[in-house]
Amino acid sequence: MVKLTFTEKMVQSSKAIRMKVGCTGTKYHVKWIDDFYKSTIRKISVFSWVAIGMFINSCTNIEPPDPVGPLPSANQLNWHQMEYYAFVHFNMNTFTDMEWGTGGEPPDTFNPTQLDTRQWTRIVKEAGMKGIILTAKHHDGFCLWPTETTDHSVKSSKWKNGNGDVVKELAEACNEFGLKMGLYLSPWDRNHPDYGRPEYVDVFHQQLRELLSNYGDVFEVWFDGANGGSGYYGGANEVRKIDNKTYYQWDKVHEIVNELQPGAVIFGDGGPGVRWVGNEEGWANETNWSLIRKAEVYPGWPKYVELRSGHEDGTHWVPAEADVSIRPGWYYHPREDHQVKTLPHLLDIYYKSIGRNASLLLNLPVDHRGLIHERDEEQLIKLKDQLREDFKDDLALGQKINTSNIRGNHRKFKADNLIDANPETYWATDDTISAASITVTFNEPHKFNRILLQEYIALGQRVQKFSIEAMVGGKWMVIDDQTTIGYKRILRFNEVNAEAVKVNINKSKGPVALSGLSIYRALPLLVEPTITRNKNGKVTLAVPDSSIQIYYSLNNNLPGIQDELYGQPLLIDRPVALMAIAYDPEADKWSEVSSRNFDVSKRRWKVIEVSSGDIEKAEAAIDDDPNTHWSTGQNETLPQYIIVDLGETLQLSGVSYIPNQDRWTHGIITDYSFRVSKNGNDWMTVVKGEFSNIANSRTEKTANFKPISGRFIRFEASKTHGDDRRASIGEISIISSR
Ligand code: FUL
Repeated sequence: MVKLTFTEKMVQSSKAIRMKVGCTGTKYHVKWIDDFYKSTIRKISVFSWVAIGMFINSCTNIEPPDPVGPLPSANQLNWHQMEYYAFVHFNMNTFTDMEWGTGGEPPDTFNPTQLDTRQWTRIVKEAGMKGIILTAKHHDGFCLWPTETTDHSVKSSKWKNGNGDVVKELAEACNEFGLKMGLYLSPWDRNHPDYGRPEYVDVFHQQLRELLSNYGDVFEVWFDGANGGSGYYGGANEVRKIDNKTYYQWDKVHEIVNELQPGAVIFGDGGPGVRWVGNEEGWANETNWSLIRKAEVYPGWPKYVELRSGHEDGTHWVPAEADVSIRPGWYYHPREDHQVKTLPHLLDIYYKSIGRNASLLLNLPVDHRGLIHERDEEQLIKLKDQLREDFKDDLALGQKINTSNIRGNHRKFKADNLIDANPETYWATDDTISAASITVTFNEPHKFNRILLQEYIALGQRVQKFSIEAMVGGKWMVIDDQTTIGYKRILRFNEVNAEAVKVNINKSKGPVALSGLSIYRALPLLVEPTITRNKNGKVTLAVPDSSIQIYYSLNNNLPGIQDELYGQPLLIDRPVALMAIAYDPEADKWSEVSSRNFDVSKRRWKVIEVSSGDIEKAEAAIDDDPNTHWSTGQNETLPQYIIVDLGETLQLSGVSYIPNQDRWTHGIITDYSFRVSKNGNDWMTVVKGEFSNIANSRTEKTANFKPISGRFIRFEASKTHGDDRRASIGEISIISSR
């Protein structure tokens, strides 16, 4: 009986096959089959049947699922695989310490001393990125290549006596290091006399032609959304507005790109090739469609919030690119040297961009030497090393993978395609199926906290809802519930120790087509603890991962297992040096040490007088948080001062000042005087002077003086950096004698 069923099954499928391949046989219960069964089939082992079945199966032609919705072009498909690449903002602003030059800067100002594009490409390659997009021209109009269209370019600069070409040097370095090159050409040009008139549009088109004709392959052409406004405009110094939709003749621009660089994608706020992600912080929404309703969005700006998710019912394939700078600014400013993003921040950006179906365009502000700064390099490599750790072992490999359905039961669409690391193969379901599941059964329980999924996007983006379940102690539990997947989705969740994991595709626009599934266990991020204190003296030590322990010392010795294990915020009200270290008990690994010298806390401090501005707001200058600040009134003249009652008489021997830490900073005090009083009436100037180089280095500056006892302090700004008359304080502290 069993054998009969088996035979019938075989024959049925052979009938199906004969029909598919066009054979003419009709009935399967004819005598030759019975004879054949008796003489031959019965003798063939089940194992061989499987092999034969597979052979027959592979000869049949099961059609792939029909494409769903707007599809990516070949260029876009290639672009998706770029995933992680660098932005380089390097141009006139690097030398004027600005973010948006006016266009009136003399070309001579551009003069890098050690420009080395090979250093850029070496670092970018080592960081695991696949390309570089350079600001060939930013809004100030200065061209990094010797364009025929204007004299406002490298050829009028001192650099290489006007014979240099940064774009050429980068193209060569990219070729050497196997990186792709992209170019940013700002449509807005605050230098050009004809900006705003039709003549400029020809210039802009010509510049594009030059860039796309003379430097080899370009993978992405980047057009910024900032357009029109005040500028130098050949000396007119006026405001010129344009209509971004019509002025640049975008159709013509696209024609030029398609003609000269048929492999390139075009970035613009709303596409057409790649869209902006709607913020400059490097994150997409969890729900992220590579589709947009182009007619509504293009060319983009007013609907930028929608760009974070795209549109489920989008009419065009326009995937998101998340651009963000490794420092607060796009251009290099020495004042931001201490504000390079930390590893936890960069890692978070990675997961919230690449992990959410966007690409990551991470900006490196090349400095005035013409080099990527050492600190930026250090952080890039830390990120690269951490990513290597996070994605070290794919736990799905070598495990048993079952799927609820396989398209036509055909090996072409088998479950193993999910783990073969080949983006061209995929697991697909039958047309009738729009919900399906994959189950990975481990041979023994495994701990994991990351799942990576990829759709086979050549057939469109389909998945609308999915969830992850883990089998723990024989029971399924839901560990994540999500919406879109797209080209790539990486989920982070609390670690589970599970016997099996199930991915449920709960809603899809059509049969499922997934090309990748990986499961990882990322070890906790082991970085030195951050140390903060509030005005009341409560000190908080923090690390990104809750399974990591923190030890600290208050005795000037390096902390270790013998020291205090941090639990609750501690009260630190007296001068003491705190050192902290993070420890991963499972891996038995230690972080680097962080430290901070505390003086008395500010819980009794009160601002009692300010020369101008809001006295309530002046508390920001003494809240032990340098990221909040107080500024004097807009139209006041210097000097400006603040008087603080310390609430107790102390033996004072120094003062410290941290300037405003904002990206758009102001009121940095360069020249100061500091007075002390016992009673608030009789003052003694104990120190005055200049904080050298403070505008470029906005870290804590201290000034010491002969110890004196006092209860009131008066910090006075006699000069600030730049033309802004305001004085601003991020934080002011004292050093008391111990
Ligand atoms: C913005 C520009 O205005 C910035 O200067 C920078 O180039 C950034 C990437 O795009 O819109």
